[in-house]
Amino acid sequence: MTTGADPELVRAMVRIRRVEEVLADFYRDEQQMRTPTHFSIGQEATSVGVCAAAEPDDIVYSGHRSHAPYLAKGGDLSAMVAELYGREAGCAKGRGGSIHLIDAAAGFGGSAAILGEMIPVAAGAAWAFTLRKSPRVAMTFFGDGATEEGVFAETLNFAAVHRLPVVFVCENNQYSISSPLRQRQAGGHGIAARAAAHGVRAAEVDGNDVFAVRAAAGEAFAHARSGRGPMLLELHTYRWREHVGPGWDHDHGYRTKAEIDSWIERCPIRRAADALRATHPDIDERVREWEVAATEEIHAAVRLAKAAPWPDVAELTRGAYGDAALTS
Ligand SMILES: Cc1ncc(C[n+]2csc(CCOP(=O)(O)OP(=O)(O)O)c2C)c(N)n1
Repeated sequence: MTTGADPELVRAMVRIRRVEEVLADFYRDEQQMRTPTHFSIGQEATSVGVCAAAEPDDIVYSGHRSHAPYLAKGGDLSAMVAELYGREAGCAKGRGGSIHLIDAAAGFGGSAAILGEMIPVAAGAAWAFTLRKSPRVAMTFFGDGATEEGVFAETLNFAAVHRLPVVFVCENNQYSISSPLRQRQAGGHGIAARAAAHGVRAAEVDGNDVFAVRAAAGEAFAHARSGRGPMLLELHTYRWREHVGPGWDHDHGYRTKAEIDSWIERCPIRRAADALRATHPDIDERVREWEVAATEEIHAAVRLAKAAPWPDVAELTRGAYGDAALTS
């Protein structure tokens, strides 16, 4: 657990940023990763700030935008990259791809493609913690689009009724693929207000301010862990790249380059470094060192993944639906 305006949070964001930027380049240039990838470039402060407030034993779930929460909770980088390359050494044995990450030892319980799917799964884990009188907390990351699934409302109500130790983390990046939030949610009251209507305590936070996210998440975990029930964090942030894939999409017609640029100005890494400069005058040099270290780390993980064996074709359905070995 990390507290306060800690440079470690900047290091964690820089690592995730470089990992994703390098993966995006490989993805575009080589076409060897045959999995849809949803990058969190520009949104790093949400995962890093929330996971910094978690205990190692707490469990995280996420939707399709999974790399950042996985890495922020301590998920193994090599196993993630091998998964993207479809290798047996991948965290889902190469069967799942980018959207199906898991690292149980690190407390990352899994990610999934069906929008909203992990919201009730996190509540289920929290219910198990309650029944076992365990002090653990479950949390789940999801986008603003996922709050339009019926299961969001059902789960919030259930979690509130049973006072479950679950923290719902909405990364509100304003878009569901290319549909802006203002055209999808007529009420205009915001996601935090909808949580409150279900009896779930909620806070709205600048999701590009990692220290503010860390502080709000600390309060949410304390609230959930003390038996007072669930909490929802609505974190305002912005996705820089296209919805799925490595490219930029300012020419796709649903948002302008000026809008994207205005959010790049609010880069969570640069903002955190600016905030630290008075107390850590060497912060820019450290950021550069962290960038170099993360770049070397991700290149090494890619080399390892490419050299790793493919799954055995005869074993390909193992662990998937209809697997006799699992059902017998
Ligand atoms: C049940 C379901 N409906 C539709 C989709 C297709 N889909 C994948 S991602 C996405 C948009 C998600 O937007 P949001 O939840 O805001 O997350 P973001 O991509 O912005 O992080 C949609 C509609 C899906 N995966 N599952």
